[in-house]
Amino acid sequence: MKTVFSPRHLGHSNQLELVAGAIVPAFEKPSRAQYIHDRIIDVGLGPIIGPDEYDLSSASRVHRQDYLDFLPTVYPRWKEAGRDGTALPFTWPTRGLRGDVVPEFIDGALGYYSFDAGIGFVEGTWDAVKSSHDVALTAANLVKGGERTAYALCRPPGHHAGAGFMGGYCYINNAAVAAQWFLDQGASRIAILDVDYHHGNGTQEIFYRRKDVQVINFHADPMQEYPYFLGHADEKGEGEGEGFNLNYPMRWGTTWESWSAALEDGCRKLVDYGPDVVIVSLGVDTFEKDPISKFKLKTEDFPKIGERIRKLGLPTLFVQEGGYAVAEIGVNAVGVLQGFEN
Ligand code: Q9C
Ligand code: ZN
Repeated sequence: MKTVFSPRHLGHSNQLELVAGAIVPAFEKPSRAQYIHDRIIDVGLGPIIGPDEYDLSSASRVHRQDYLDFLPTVYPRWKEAGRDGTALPFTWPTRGLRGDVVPEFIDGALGYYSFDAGIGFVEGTWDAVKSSHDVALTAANLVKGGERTAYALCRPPGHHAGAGFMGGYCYINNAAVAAQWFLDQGASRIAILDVDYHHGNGTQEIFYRRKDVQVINFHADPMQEYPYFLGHADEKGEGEGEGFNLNYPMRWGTTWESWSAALEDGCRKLVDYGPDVVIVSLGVDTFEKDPISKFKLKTEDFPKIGERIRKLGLPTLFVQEGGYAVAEIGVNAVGVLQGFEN
């Protein structure tokens, strides 16, 4: 299988985040992509190619235009305010506050367009975000061109980003943009299988009222785990989209036995839906040694995920999302891909 990858992700570095009462170096760091890249070469998964440039026209059909316009301005405005280092928000428009007026000053605008502080900006952040978007679309184009599968080694990830907000290390929702792009290219129905440990709240929000994209999430129960405010089992879609959103929340400590039973159920629903293409939001933070997660999947389980997805018999685009046990992220992410290929 071909991998699409861009070294431009490297400009998105030195991120900070608030964890357990302390500002610490972010878990979402450049070495994640490097370990996956090196593992692809070690096992000879296939060629690694660079992305083509894509414009933001499909992105603007899943994200608000004002949000997309805002992203490239963040770091220039941060510097204009006399700052350097990492730009971060610290105030958000929750219940009881105005969510309809974008503040002029950068600190307020950052809060308006985010739901947490896990989305730092440095000088190279926008360029990395754009390259990650291009990586996803280039890999989508390989699948459209007849490849059975392709792997978008995206960094930063995307599934927490909604139509008008970022969060959870995510800025542009790469999987959602790819889904929209397939539809714009003539596909009728797309399914997104999100196997990341965290609920893909952004992807769910984007497609919640639509029936042309089925969104299936396997994730830690939001009663216990980030992103806390979406991902319950009773969220099934609305209006035309009713019945096309499926959530499988699972408790801390979940092992392969119950996780794979949820995957099996989700795969059956996917087959009933009959999509033209499957997009896998591939997080490997379900791993037992992941530093920010509490599921118990083992390295030997990841190829089984790929095997099950292969059995769907559909063109499949893999889009990288989370996974923070950096020493093992390559083996685990590439394990899924090898399981698909074998
Ligand atoms: N800072 C993805 O896996 N942080 N995002 C929770 C407290 C947010 C994960 C720990 C985790 C976001 C793409
Ligand atoms: Zn995650």
